[in-house]
Amino acid sequence: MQAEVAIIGGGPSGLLLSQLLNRAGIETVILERASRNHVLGRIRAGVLEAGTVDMLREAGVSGRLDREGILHEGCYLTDNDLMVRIDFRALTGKHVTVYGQTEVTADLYMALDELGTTVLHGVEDVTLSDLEQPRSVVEFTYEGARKRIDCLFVAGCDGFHGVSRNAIPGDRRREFERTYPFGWLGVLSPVPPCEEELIYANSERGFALASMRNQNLSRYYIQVPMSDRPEQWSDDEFWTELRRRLPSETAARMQTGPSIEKSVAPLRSFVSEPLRWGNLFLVGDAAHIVPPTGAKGLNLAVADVHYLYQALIDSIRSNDRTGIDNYSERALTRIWKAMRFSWQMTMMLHRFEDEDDFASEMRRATLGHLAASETARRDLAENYVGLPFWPTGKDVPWTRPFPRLSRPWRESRAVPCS
Ligand code: FAS
Ligand code: PHB
Repeated sequence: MQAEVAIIGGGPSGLLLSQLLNRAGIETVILERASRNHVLGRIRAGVLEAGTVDMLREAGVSGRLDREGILHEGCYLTDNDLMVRIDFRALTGKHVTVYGQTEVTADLYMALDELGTTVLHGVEDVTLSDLEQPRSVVEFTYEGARKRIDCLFVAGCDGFHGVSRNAIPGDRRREFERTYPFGWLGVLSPVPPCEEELIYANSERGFALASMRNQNLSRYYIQVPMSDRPEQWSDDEFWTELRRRLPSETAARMQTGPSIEKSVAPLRSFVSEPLRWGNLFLVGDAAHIVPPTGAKGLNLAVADVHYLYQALIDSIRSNDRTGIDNYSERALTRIWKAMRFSWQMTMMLHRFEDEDDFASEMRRATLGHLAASETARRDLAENYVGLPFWPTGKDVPWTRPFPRLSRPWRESRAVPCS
């Protein structure tokens, strides 16, 4: 098989990148390990930044999103019974859109089908080679037979557990990681949301999030020990605990119902640098993971696609390699800012088992300052609605606060979050 770009992974990153390249006449093949139904059945992100909506519109897949997406001009943060609203519109002039990742993925698959894009499901044993040659090779097993694609570029869109990242030699990769000592138990239930906007709740009992998919489908999360399994929690136990973590007035009016999906997601912060190795480019979760507290995961993946797709077109069509040469540094500049915001939101809103009273007071003081300071609320709002996709590194005052010290490559290590 031949392709200009081989894409490993048929999640949001791979699908959106393929759609944008195909619309520009670039030939792609997507290799996806899971079945389409499995990919479409994964309940994940729910909030789209303005930049993400723009990219989906540019890809020609925003029709249903425009009809069914719910515009949110703010969200709430709570400290037990205290609630503070972050007014995105007043503070930034922007809003976010509530529209599930599963819907985005379904819209992309439908658009790719209309373009006749090659998406192979059930692919196994993907290997990458000749990444530093003029053309690269992707080999894989499909329907019991070993196959091969010769291509100009490979996009590693295969998520945290994929194979692409490890195709970069370990002594040339630099990994940064924080693992958090808790997870999120998520429930999807066909009941109306308890509030019109999202509530990020901090309480003595731990974090909770009240979100939604539409006016008759709610998505709720509570912080649980990372060892917890969904089957340990009955629906009643979940609703009881959720009520204890939300402001009493909100809890009183909350409607409960059956869980139609229940899962526990681990929380981690992770970045792997660089994002490029020869003809291989890492995109989305293959390169970075953020705790979902800042609603950044899916949106960061889309931002990577924003930087990469035009760069690949310029290189293939005009032999202009500026974009692909700058991709890693440009994407990482924005990735690290979203990494910081997601880490900050997680530290501010989650209770750590071993935290002392000082740490609790620090969290309360942070929330208290948000309630009192428009400047603090504007900082949070700017990050939550999504930082701009800066055109080039030189357009921002700081692309790197300090020149990167030339340190020896560090082995990646999971460091418990202090
Ligand atoms: P994905 O992981 O979505 O897609 C990678 C694809 O590659 C998968 O379909 C996988 O099957 C495939 N693949 C893997 N290895 C392969 C191989 N060797 N060969 C071929 N294919 C392979 N983000 C938010 O913003 N908000 C949230 O609430 C949120 N909740 C999340 C909950 C969970 C449990 C997880 C895991 C993530 C969550 N995220 C959330 C983040 C999530 O939305 C990701 O950021 C988003 O899926 C990133 O998209 P991709 O980069 O395409 O990676
Ligand atoms: C969700 O609706 O799944 C969701 C929303 C916001 C987050 C995380 C998850 O920060």
